[in-house]
Amino acid sequence: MRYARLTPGHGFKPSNSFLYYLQRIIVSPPLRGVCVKLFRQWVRVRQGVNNGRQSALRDQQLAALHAEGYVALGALFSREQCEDIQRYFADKVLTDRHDERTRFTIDAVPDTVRLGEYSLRDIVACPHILALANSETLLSLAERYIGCKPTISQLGVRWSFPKPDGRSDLQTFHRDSEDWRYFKVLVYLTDVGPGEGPHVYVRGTHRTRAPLRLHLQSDAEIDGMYGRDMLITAMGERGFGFAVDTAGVHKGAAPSAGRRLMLQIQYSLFRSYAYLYQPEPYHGALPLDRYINRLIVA
Ligand SMILES: O=C(O)CCC(=O)C(=O)O
Repeated sequence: MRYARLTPGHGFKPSNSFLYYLQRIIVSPPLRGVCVKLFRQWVRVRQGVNNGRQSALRDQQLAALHAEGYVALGALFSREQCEDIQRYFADKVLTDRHDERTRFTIDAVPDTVRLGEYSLRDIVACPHILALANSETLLSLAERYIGCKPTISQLGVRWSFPKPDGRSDLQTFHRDSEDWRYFKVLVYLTDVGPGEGPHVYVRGTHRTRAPLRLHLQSDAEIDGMYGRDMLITAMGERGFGFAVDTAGVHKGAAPSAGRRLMLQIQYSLFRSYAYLYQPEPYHGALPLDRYINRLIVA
């Protein structure tokens, strides 16, 4: 998904930026916890509560996500579904994440591009994606982790391409600051081993205090601060998915051998005030919850 970042001169809205910086400046975990409790109660009163079907597996997943900030969810798509998705995107236009003027298709990737993203319009019309994002399994995990009916606040499909040197910001350790409480479900649409840029997460860092000024950190700094044993490297075949609270320290490693295609679904308490949203028309047959999908589909 391409969202307009809230920066002066690019759809800058003072009300949005106030709410964005308000959630950024409260970095104390206990104080954030109090705010989350209040806010989710407000959403519960307005939107009701649906805890979904309970199961021992879901309880374990939820406990792991709370404790570690990461939990493997297994195969969320079959191989056939991943092929359907790749076939659908074969002729769709990608945009360079770092230069919006550079547009291309997957069979003609310019040498300069590290990360290429599909448009929200194309993602919304893609087979299987909205069905997964709105599946009972993921929505109930989201509702229980966030504590109220969630909002899908990002939906993205991104290629990462191997490059001989350098890396993008997303390929360097960082923390996100999207909302008061949120997490992402990342699903590999190609097989991902050590050379295809696996996601790397520093266990438990979602529970630690984020610095007021967010910054990138080198691999050596992270090794020194946490030690290698704290790194979780998510590798798996196409279809493999995991949930990750990206308020913790993470990166998508820069691929060295092969390209990686990944779906990203973000569930949050509110909208992310870092973005201006432009929901897209949806012509499919799924009975989508309007509140959950309001930022994605018109
Ligand atoms: O590509 C990845 O594995 C990580 C993406 C990421 O860092 C982010 O969405 O903030």
